[in-house]
Amino acid sequence: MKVFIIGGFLGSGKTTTVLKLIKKMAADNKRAALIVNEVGEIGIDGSALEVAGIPSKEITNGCICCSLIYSLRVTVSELADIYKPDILIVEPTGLSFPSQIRDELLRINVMMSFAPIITLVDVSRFTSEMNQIPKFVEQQLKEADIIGINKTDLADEEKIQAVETFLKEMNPDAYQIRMSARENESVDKLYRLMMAEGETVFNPIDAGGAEARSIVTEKANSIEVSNISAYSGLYHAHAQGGQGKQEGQGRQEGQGSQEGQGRQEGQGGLTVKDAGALLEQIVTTAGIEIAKLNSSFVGHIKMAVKVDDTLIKVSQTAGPDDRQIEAEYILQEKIENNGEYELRYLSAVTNVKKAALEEIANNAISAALTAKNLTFKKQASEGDLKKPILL
Ligand SMILES: Nc1nc2c(ncn2[C@@H]2O[C@H](COP(=O)(O)OP(=O)(O)O)[C@@H](O)[C@H]2O)c(=O)[nH]1
Ligand SMILES: [Mg+2]
Repeated sequence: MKVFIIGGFLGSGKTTTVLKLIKKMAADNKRAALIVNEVGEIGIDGSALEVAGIPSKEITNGCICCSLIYSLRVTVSELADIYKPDILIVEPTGLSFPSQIRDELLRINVMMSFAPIITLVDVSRFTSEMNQIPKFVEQQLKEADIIGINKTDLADEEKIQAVETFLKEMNPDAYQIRMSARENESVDKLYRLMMAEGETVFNPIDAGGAEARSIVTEKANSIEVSNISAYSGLYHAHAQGGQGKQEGQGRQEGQGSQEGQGRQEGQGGLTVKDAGALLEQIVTTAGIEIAKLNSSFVGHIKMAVKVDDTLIKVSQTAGPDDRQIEAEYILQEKIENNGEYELRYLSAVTNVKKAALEEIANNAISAALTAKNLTFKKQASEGDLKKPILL
């Protein structure tokens, strides 16, 4: 089993790259399996990655390089036993130190080799990230074997060269590759690099070597080093005319004209387009409010909801000055919403307290849903939540 660790800060393009790599592996007749790790307790990307059609596991609520090492070990052993993949792809949170993951994997009693560690950089935001969290970014990038200078489509040549020069000084040993994860050619090149056997291949016997190589003398808690707080929540919303119970913190309605029997399914419900607009509105509002507390925050705010046959993902990376809201519509198996929607929300940003992130999320969601005549109930969080809920 060959392990691919695809690191990089929040929003650097890991999931986009992983999805493309999975296609590439299928075309190359390789059996792949995937582990995705999300810092919030509610996973967002796992459900998008399910469409990739390969065995995948999501590990949520922390970082697999620090607090969730045990889950990582169990999950890797299980995947290796059951599916015997040729390649295991690991997408850690944007807050992890990838070589710590490699060091941990070397302790598992499964024969494996490692592709070079790739760390992606969003070239268009690199400067703001260095300003906000220099120590963290440096540590993450110093551990990379390959640095993927990603999103080159969003930056001019001068900017790209400046980042390359800076990174060459920071990590002279890393091989740099320019890429745009949205384009197949870049990912093809990356795949070839990662499949090439070479001196960066480790196996369990090399464990001592891997430890000696680590730049972290004492294992660092990457989330602490990052100065990032994360808040995530799962909100059950229902439309007037939907069939859910009406309780919780949402606006109490239900006296509407459509009460009673014989309602048509989906009446008062959301279309895919409505839901996309709603998510964009919530993410925009949250972004503005977070920027009031830290105008140069970096990180991301993400939401996901499934409506009919479409998984809608909306994300904003970085603050309103540099606002880029992205929406993705991913076709999946059709579900019957019956006016019920599971909204997933995740924010992970620099230098804002978690309590403030939670309040901002609740307010933005409440305002947007109420305006759409949707009531909602927030899923109990933190310790109350026994296991992550997947869409
Ligand atoms: N323009 C552009 N956008 C990209 C590129 N790679 C990723 N993105 C977008 O950046 C956002 C974050 O990407 P994602 O893969 O989710 O990042 P992750 O948080 O590292 O997994 C998404 O909206 C992607 O579509 C790229 O090369 N160019
Ligand atoms: Mg991701």
